[in-house]
Amino acid sequence: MQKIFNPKSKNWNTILERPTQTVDDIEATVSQIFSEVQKNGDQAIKKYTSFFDNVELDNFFISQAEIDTATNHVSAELKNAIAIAKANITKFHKAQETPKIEIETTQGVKCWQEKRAIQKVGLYIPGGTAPLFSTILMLAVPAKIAGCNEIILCTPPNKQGNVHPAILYTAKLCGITKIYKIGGIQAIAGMTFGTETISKVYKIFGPGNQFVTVAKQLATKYGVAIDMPAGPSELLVVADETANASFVASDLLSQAEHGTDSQVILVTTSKSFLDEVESAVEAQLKVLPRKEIATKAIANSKLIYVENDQIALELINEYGPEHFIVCVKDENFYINGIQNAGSVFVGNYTPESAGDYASGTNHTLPTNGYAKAYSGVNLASFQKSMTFQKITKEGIQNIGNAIELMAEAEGLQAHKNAVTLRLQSLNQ
Ligand code: HSO
Ligand code: ZN
Repeated sequence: MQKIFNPKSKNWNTILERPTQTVDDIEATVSQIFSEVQKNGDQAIKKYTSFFDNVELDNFFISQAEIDTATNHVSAELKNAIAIAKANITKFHKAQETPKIEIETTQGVKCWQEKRAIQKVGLYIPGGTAPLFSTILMLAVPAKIAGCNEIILCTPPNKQGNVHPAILYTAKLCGITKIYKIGGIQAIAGMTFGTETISKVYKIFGPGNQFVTVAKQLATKYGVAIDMPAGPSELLVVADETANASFVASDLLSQAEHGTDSQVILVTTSKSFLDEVESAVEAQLKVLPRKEIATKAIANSKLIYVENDQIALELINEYGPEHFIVCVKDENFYINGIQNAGSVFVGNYTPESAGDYASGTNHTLPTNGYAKAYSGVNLASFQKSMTFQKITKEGIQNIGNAIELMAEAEGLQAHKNAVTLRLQSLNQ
């Protein structure tokens, strides 16, 4: 890990640079696959499943029988753990429901706002080295609470053409009935255009590798919304001598094991703590099953010493971490001062893993500094706000003249007429 002491603020950007992504060369591949899927539907999906996943599939739709069999392969303990997580995620997201907002802005002019579910949503769950079935809970639970009426799920098959049982079990538990064995770019293209088997959706959610990320960005050019531009996982911990070095090391490693491009950072106001964390990371890393991945991520990671909390906070806000752990004496200083972070974890007994799985908050969060402008996935991500208004005869008489004057000033006579005719009818 790179140790940095008292970095000057003009160097923060360089120090905090995320591992670079080479998006340019991916774009051509993604566009090619998109146009083939648009033209040839299932046939193109089949071709690319064979090409990328090395498996020939005649049918991507996962049957009820296959889902039921998978259920038998998930242990009772794991099912119980998933139930605890699901209950907490449901509670937290259900609490995000907002009532209709209604107001009479002027006498006789009633305006209101209501939420409506996005009717068709597509969830993407990556396969790869870790089957992230927890992400299904994070996406399907709020989608169901919002009332989305079509929820489809795409996930890549392994070389034997199968999907991890826990993925199928969790999808079934969440009430998803349309599950497809399709991965990567072809899955995103399928959900963007629709094919003979896959339904076209209005919004695509879920993490993925660089190919999936670029594909989701391309989907937006075809009018499909996406949750957010996703990137490699990140964690920033701020800690002082009141923190526990081995706890902090375990948190840093928990994100480092996601991928070689994950980024983990410690910011501390204690030099001795910085050294303690460094040794604890080395010790814990040795025995991790995913140590090869974590070692590469740790090699890019930073241990930063700064003189005081104020400087630390400014640096953290500049970075805008996906996950932010606060283990310091004066928690409130950071809780109140943090402006840019996807999700904040407070105190020595709040590991980031809690939010990844079971505390109730969502783990689909903005990375790559997007926390400056984007929220993590939440109930509202599956909804749209719609406004309504109803104006009475008295209401149009109250605001009509203002509308006429503004329309006139914009040179839009027809707009003005729409009011004038009504006002005249009331003056007769
Ligand atoms: N930390 C990941 C989510 C996750 N972790 C899923 C474990 N499983 C999001 O950055
Ligand atoms: Zn994680």
